[in-house]
Amino acid sequence: MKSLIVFFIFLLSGTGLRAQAVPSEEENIPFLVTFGNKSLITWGDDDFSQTFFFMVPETYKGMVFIRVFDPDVGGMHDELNGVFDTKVQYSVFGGKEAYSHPDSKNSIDPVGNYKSGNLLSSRIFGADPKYDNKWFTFGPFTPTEGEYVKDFKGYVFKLICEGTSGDDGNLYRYFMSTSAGENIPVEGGNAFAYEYSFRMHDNPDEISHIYPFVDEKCIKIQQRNFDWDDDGKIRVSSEVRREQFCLVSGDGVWAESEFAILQGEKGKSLDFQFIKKKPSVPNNNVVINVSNQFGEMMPFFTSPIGGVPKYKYNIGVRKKPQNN
Ligand SMILES: [Ca+2]
Ligand SMILES: [Ca+2]
Ligand SMILES: [Ca+2]
Ligand SMILES: [Ca+2]
Repeated sequence: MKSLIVFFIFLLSGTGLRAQAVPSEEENIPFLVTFGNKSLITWGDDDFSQTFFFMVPETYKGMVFIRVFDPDVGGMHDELNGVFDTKVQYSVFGGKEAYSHPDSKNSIDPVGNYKSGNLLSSRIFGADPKYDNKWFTFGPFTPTEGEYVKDFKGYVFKLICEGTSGDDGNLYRYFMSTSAGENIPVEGGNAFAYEYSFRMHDNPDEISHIYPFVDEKCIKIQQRNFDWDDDGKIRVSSEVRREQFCLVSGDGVWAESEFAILQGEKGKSLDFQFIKKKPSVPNNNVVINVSNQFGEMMPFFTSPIGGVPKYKYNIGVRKKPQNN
């Protein structure tokens, strides 16, 4: 039954067409970040590896492509440390257990068999003017090359980006497309991760967001953020929660805090807002993950399930009885 509910919420979310830009418009995150594995973690990446999942609904019968913007580590967008000498590897996985293997689903650390499933495609990039500030396309893939996941009524692909050498920061974005040459979303598709490593805006007026999905069994959550550099506040809100402030981290360390889930938050997404201070910390890279009371990691969908939650200030406020 729960799987049906999740599926219908996907259909009702209404923002699916914009879903496949990763990060999405709703997230307002400029870039994903993965550093070379010789970097100091004080630059903002805890483990030099980032995993994303892309969901293709079973109703879609065409080909899919997974595109990477600025896949190289050099030139524009990327974060230089000395000289650009970093290599990153992107690997696309599908088939049995690509998603459902326990080292993959709900996992935030690149340990064990996190590269589960069939390797469908892989490529290494260093500094490469040919792909600087441009798109590279993986695919075509037929949806059935992904892993069929009943709860999503769809096929899931996994894309891992890892810094295999060097000490520079790779900044990049993804898009799941029906086209090799341009960004055309797969209708009803979505993307999600259990941990984001990302670059924040330099402009303190720009607020970035993530939207963890709260399932029916969730009663308490724990957020963990890394290398926030004391750059302002992390605030959580929902339809029934005006604001909840999280403990934030300093340079190269984790901070964690917990709060209880409210009844009206189940089956929907929370809005985590990353609000920078003024003046803000420039080039700030941050990592965040969220787990439930069992320690299970919660997915952040780029197209938030149930839509972007907006606080309804009048919920629970009783109207005064009228006298006439
Ligand atoms: Ca670049
Ligand atoms: Ca370097
Ligand atoms: Ca890059
Ligand atoms: Ca940072």
